[in-house]
Amino acid sequence: MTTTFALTPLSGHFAARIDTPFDELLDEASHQALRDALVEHKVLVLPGADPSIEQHIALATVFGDAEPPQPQNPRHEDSDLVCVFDSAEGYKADRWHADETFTDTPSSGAALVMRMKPDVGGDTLWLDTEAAHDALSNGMRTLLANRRARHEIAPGVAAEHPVIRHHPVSGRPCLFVNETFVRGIVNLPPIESEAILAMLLKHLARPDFAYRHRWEKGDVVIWDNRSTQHIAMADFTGRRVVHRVGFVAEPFAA
Ligand SMILES: O=C(O)CCC(=O)C(=O)O
Ligand SMILES: [Fe+2]
Repeated sequence: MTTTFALTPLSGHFAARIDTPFDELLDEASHQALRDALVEHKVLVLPGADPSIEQHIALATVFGDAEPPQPQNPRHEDSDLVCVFDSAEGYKADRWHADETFTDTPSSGAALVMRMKPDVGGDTLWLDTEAAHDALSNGMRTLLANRRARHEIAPGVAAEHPVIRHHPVSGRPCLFVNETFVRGIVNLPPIESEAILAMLLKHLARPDFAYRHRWEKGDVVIWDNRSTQHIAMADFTGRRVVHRVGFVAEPFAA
């Protein structure tokens, strides 16, 4: 048996809110509908769900295998699976990115919980990289077909991925370059790589591809890391703490 729940769209292209009580969503009967909703809507918002550490991990596990944080990221004292991003420790994510694209197998998605929020600011924005792809001209898509980009976080910690990728579940194409990790398009003269990349990053940052979340304490946002990018605004004073559990489901085909 599967349970259905109401989804309220939050922007023209993507993102939806689920108001069903959190306990019901963790019921196994809802799991497939949640996975389908994530592929379809790319970002799911659960207002004020305020999960415990165990519930947070259980929620992420609905979508795939919970993935330990990258070695450079701080972990929660009660669980190795929960990453703690605390502004008091200098943490920032204020440039557009999809997570871990500097690895061969980036995470499939993540569930983020707002634990402590500043009075104002500290919003997170997501963008729909499938809508960004679909808005490119046919000529540009042809130029990018079969091109690969180099993603790097530090010297030697890098991966190459296709510039246009297809979602492993929906088959939909997306534009898979981001301003944080991409260093260039491979096998192009540097002047062409730089110009095309600058144009693609400007295109991706178009406001109509974005959904902006103004957090309340306890809000949960889950995203599909294969069809979106995100950025957190560093425009606040005071402290901001989020907990994050990443998950691995169907990876992109190579
Ligand atoms: O702090 C945020 O809102 C987003 C953090 C982030 O980039 C992440 O959890 O992957
Ligand atoms: Fe991130």
